Amino acid sequence: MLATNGRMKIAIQRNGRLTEDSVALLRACGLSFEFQKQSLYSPCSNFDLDVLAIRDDDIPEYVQDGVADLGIIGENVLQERNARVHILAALGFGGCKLMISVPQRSAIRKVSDLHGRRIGTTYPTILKAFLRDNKVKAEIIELSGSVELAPSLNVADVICDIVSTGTTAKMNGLRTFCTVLESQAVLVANPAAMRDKKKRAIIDRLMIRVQGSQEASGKRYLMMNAPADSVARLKRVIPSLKSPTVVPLAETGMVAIHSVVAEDVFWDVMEKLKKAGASDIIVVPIETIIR
Ligand code: PRT
Ligand code: ZN
Repeated sequence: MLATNGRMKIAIQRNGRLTEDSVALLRACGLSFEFQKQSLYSPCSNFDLDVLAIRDDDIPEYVQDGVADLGIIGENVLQERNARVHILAALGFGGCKLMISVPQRSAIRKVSDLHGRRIGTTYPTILKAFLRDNKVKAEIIELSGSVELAPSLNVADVICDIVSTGTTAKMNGLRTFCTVLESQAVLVANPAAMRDKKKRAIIDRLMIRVQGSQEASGKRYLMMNAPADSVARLKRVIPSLKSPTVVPLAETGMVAIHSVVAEDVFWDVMEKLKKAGASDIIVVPIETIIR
């Protein structure tokens, strides 16, 4: 058991694929802390929370047992560990799929073809449930790593492993054919912490900030000047300009228009706005949107 100083803790992955985004999310929530991969605790100087950096596999149990009150963890690990925690929010990063992959030339095309095969995985719990739901009887070979090598080493016939781009599977002569679980990072809480009045107040404050930063993510704030008589035309250019803020400028007949625009379309939109009469277009990042 870890020594505790009585402050609330949020467990995040110490050093891995979720670390950077987890730290960035907490910083986007206004939490100020020095994050060093080698130190276990990083206290927040402006919020009643310490950041606890540990291996991702330990996060579900730590949050379930109350060693940490909150945690950020992939749904894949959470489900595999079967931890009793409260899921507060899906965070939109750490996206991946738990997939079954088979050797390129395998005759396996559908889930029922897995009948009687040996499936190598580090996710035996999730795989077992998947096979049961699909009424497939196959042998689960529990591995601890390098799952993609199992078919070529004849340790298993097929594998069930995390896939993101699919490159690893391909490089090992495998073809992905079926998704067992779609996963992303989630924010979880200890159920007892959710019932504790003081802790709940801190969790609620954090959640407002998480939602605000999620609301802002992928969006930019757009400001431009335009002739007042072009406003209707500009509104047709971007759907989100339906109810923009329109402010008259000192120069007669000119207005300033402010609105929010999605990051992925903003270059297209800018060109169209310019053609429709807008000038001095400024685009700035949005940190948070509190509704
Ligand atoms: O040391 P620690 O135990 O904390 O870290 P870890 O090595 O167990 O986990 P890590 O950092 O590799 O992954 C943390 C979490 O990131 C996972 O639990 C997933 O929720 C998520 N995630 C997102 C991924 C991937 N993408 C991913 N591509 N986890 C693993 N991979 C691996 C996969 O296992 C395979 O080996 O990447 C390879 C496949 O990648 P592609 O792009 O070639 O398909
Ligand atoms: Zn791990």
